[in-house]
Amino acid sequence: MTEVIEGRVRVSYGSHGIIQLRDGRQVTVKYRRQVGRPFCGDEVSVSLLQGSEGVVTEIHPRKNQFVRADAQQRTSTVAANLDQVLIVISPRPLPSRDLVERYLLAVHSLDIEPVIVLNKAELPISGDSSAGEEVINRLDEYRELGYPVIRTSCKGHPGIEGLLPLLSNKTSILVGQSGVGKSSLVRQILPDLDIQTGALSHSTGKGRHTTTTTILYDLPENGSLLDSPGVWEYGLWKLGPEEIARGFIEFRPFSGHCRFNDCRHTSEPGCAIKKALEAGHIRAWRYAAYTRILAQNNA
Ligand SMILES: Nc1nc2c(ncn2[C@@H]2O[C@H](COP(=O)(O)OP(=O)(O)OP(=O)(O)O)[C@@H](O)[C@H]2O)c(=O)[nH]1
Ligand SMILES: [Mg+2]
Ligand SMILES: [Zn+2]
Repeated sequence: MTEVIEGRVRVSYGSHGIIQLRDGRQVTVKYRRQVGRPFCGDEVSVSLLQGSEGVVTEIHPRKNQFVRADAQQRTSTVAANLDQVLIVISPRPLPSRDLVERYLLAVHSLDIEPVIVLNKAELPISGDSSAGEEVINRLDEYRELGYPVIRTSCKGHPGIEGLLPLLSNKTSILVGQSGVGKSSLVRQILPDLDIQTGALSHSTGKGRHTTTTTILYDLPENGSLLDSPGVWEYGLWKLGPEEIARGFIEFRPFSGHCRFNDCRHTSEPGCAIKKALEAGHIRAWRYAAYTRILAQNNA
């Protein structure tokens, strides 16, 4: 008799993956064409074969999936069933322009919580007043908008203590540019990382330490933490003007009050968003990011 047991996908490759079973065991599984390929974070049923191998017999319905898009706006899924997205930025490399706004927009489209994490917080800001540096100088303004902002360092003060209370009992994913320190944060947070990655390091062991696939780890006090491959630019999929506007939370009290239902909030008469901008209720730099994303997305 074959045993069927529930589990969660720890890592997913093209034709196989590793599942954390509910009873604590970890198994390597193959995928079947009829069932499909699950994503990291998916809840699945596994039919166990001999040893520590199995087959995915069912992918359970997803709560959500975090996606990103390439330059042609073709999407790929990074992970499924998330509660929280940790947008990691750093002084080195500095964030590219509108990166944080793009991530915030994507997170709001899932109706889950974003957290902005400034890692390498022990490093000085270079003072070149670039777009990336402005993002870091505006972290207090993000906080005023209502976003949690946490400063961390894997190399010194202030450490990672500020992040820990936000992680318990949730599934959180670390996203951001390559080299900002996502995997380093995982190593700081998880004391038993080597145990959890024992089975994975074989398949992910590359010369460089850049992360090539999304991996789910168990947190010591309930909850999961996902590490994802870094990007240079986070690409959005095709979005309508109202979806883009919804990604800017401070627009919400004013949206729906424009003269035209399909207002893009750019040059239309009677625009409530522009009125709010002129009255100082919307920050000019946020509005500028909105118009850039709108123009790029509809190009
Ligand atoms: N100074 C400083 N360096 C850090 C800190 N955190 C990570 N680093 C360094 O930054 C480099 C990149 O760290 P990773 O953790 O591999 O970055 P990542 O975001 O996982 O990169 P990808 O996997 O490519 O997306 C490494 O050399 C780390 O040692 C920090 O808080 N301060
Ligand atoms: Mg990494
Ligand atoms: Zn408008």
